[in-house]
Amino acid sequence: MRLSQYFLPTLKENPSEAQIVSHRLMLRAGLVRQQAAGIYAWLPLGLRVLNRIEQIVREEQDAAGAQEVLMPTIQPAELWQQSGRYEDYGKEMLRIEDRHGRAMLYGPTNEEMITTIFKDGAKSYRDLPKNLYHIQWKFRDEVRPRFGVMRGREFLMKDAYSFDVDYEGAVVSYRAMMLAYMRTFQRLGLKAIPMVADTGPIGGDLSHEFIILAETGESEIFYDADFEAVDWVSAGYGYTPDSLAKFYGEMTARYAATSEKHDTKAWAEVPAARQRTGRGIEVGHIFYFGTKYSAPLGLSLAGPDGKPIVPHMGSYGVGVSRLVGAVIEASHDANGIIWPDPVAPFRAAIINLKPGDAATDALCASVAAKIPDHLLDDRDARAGEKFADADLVGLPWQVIAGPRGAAAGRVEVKRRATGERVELSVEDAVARVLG
Ligand code: 5CA
Repeated sequence: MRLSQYFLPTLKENPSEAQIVSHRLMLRAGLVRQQAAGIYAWLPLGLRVLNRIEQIVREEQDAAGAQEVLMPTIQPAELWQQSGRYEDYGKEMLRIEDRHGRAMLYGPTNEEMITTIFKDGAKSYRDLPKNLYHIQWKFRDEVRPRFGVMRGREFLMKDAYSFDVDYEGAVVSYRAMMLAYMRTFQRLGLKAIPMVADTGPIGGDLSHEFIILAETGESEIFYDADFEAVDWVSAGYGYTPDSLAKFYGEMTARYAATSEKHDTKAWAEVPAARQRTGRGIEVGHIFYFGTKYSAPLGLSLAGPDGKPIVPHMGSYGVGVSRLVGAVIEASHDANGIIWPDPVAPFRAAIINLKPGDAATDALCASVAAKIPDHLLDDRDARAGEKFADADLVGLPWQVIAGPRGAAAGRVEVKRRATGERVELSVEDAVARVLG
């Protein structure tokens, strides 16, 4: 992609409305633009990141055995009247009336809808267990939308819903999602800690939030420092009930809780040197709530002995759009964003220091042909401006080509994360970037 043709409106100054670094950088690097309080448009570069994160979330949901569906954003009010949440949800729900005077709403979550969809399609206990998920925009009329996409009113969520015969089955589903989440966040380059959490308007009696450590986070947290050292994914847990039980045991052996669930007695048993308190960003939240939705919505299936069973359910959310902000909070410096390789919008910036110079243009073209996932800065601008924009936008690699190197067929390669620069032949540069 040629930058001269690309829609990438970067800003030199820090926008005054942005209070935290990820929000500032998302505006400055031209990822998003606010359309109304807590409502954002995603520009080309931002959308590429959002899509990459979404894809990693999807792959790990699929690997855990969940099946993707797509439910609408608009829901009929009756569904929510049946579960009793229509009134309970209060002002956070965006209520809409259609031309026939029917009460509708913009979905803040989908427990009711998925329960009726499953009820329509499932016949007996043989249809269990199932886990269905979608990745769809939600709307919550938050009292205080802030920090850009971190606390938006419209936001992209992955929400999965599990159906099991009984509590024991539901626990396996819950643990499978916990493992899928740990893998997902690790692939995104984030260190997430599962913490015992409050259930809020979703309800139920078992719940964990997945928290990324960050001073700007909205959650107050207490955890055992031992969590920071463990590499969960390489531990090799699989999706069998035994393996999941072992994994869950490991996860919950150490103290970790949000302030709403902080237990001062259990906390006192954590050695003082390992006690960590601080703030974090909630990037995921999982719930087990038994028959809270299946019972009122009439989901009942024939059991093995012919007697009806009411499936036990859980729901599992990931804040996909919030993750874009969370990744930036975790990975930036004074000059801009530092994208972790798996979510970077492009792998490399190719910086042409002298567009119009035939040898430099040819050198850039030869690099570009070998690194398809690139953004080529072919603008007629000063070198300093190009370097500043490349650092701001934060692609993992920069390949810098100028007339001097062109004569010798050499370019400079810079790793954004470390600032390390080396001069290499085109062949070696390409190998370094693609390696
Ligand atoms: N139905 C359940 C699980 S699918 C549910 O809605 N859970 S939730 O309320 O905890 O939301 C799931 C995730 O969405 C949160 O962990 C958070 O990462 C993200 N999220 C929630 N509210 C917002 C918001 N206002 N802006 C951005 N992301 C949000």
